Amino acid sequence: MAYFSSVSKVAYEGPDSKNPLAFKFYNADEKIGGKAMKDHLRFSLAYWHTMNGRMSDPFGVGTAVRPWDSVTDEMAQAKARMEALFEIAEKLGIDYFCFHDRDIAPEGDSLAATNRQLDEIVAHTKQLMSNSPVKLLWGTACLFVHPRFVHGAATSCNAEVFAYAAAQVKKALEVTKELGGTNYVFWGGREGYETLLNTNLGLELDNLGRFLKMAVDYAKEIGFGGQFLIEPKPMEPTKHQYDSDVAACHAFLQKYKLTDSFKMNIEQNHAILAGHTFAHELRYARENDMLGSIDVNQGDYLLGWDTDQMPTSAAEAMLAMYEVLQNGGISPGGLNFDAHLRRGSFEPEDLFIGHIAGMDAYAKGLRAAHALLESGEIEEFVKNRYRSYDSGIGKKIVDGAVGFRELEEYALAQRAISNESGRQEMLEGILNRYL
Ligand code: XLS
Ligand code: NI
Ligand code: NI
Repeated sequence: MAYFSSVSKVAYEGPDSKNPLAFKFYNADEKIGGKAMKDHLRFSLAYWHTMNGRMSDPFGVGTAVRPWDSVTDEMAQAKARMEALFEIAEKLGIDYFCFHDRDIAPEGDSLAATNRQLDEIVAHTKQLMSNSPVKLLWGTACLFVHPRFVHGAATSCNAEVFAYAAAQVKKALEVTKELGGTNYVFWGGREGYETLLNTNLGLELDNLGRFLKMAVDYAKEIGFGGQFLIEPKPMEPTKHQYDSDVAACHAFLQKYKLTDSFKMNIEQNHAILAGHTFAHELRYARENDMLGSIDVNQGDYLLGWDTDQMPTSAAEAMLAMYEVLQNGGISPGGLNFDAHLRRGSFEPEDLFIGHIAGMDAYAKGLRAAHALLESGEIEEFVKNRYRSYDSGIGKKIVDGAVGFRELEEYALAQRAISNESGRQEMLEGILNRYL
């Protein structure tokens, strides 16, 4: 059954096209540096936004008009939504999707009933997958919506909640494996605190470490070979989230000896909420061999919350793809559209138009980043900027051949120090030549 009969398979029409339902820059099979665009970009749909987003805000109800709204039975609607997901993905040529356990199936009266409902939808999904190129990029567990998680999940003050969360992740891992997912994500929904006055911060962090270790152990036990990802975010919903940025997550993983099992899933909007640029978070992860996957959205630079907009800035996509290319690609991760439409874009077709805009921005960014890297302009400049470490005293520093004593001797004997311009404006200007 077609839920979007007015939309046909979205085609590439080139930069001159004015058709909102066509790609201007994303040409799936076109090779960039010997690799098809679709394999560079590995786009994914986010079930919670694309299928479940009602586009409400704190002042008003949702405005979304969706073809499955008329199906009122919860389980029948869950099946309809999953079918519609496959239709959207196939028409857009998006090969992956991601979901939280509770996105795809409603909760029942007990955990056992909830698991049964989940199994039913998973079986339906598997069936749909058997006739489709669409695959699962990652699964995760929703440990933040239900009131039981009011004080957190793995970091709750209540051990019963810890146990419940563990049971939920156990099941989510099984389901992710069943559907052939290549990654599993932990975003610490309510893993943080509102006030230190009621919080045992040390115990909460240790418990989070224990929880992630149990997940790794269980994955091994059931033979789930996917990549584990942790998704940093500094605030919202809790005032202070433990997994606030890449550096904090990296330090946490090091302390609990989990760096071999985890990489990062980096989201643009979370990066800017943390007071970093998106590129900073990607670079920091890449330099520490921690770049695993990306939630591509775009936050509003004037608002202090997770607006999760469609990523339409090619300039920002270029800097992101510059990191991805230097990372040797993003596989087995991908570029997940953790983004939703603005409340005014409520028509069913907007779902397509929004993703097309995001895919085009990333295609343009990819092309520009590849050309920039090919030219070597930036790398050459950077290499030259640090040339003082290639020989002489710099080489001795890098080789660990000198200490403070030798450096003092060197500094005392030295005359004037001369520095050179960092040429920031010139470099920013270079980027514009490639866009
Ligand atoms: C919320 C997060 C969430 C994760 C998955 O801000 O971005 O959507 O990606 O739990
Ligand atoms: Ni996200
Ligand atoms: Ni987010």
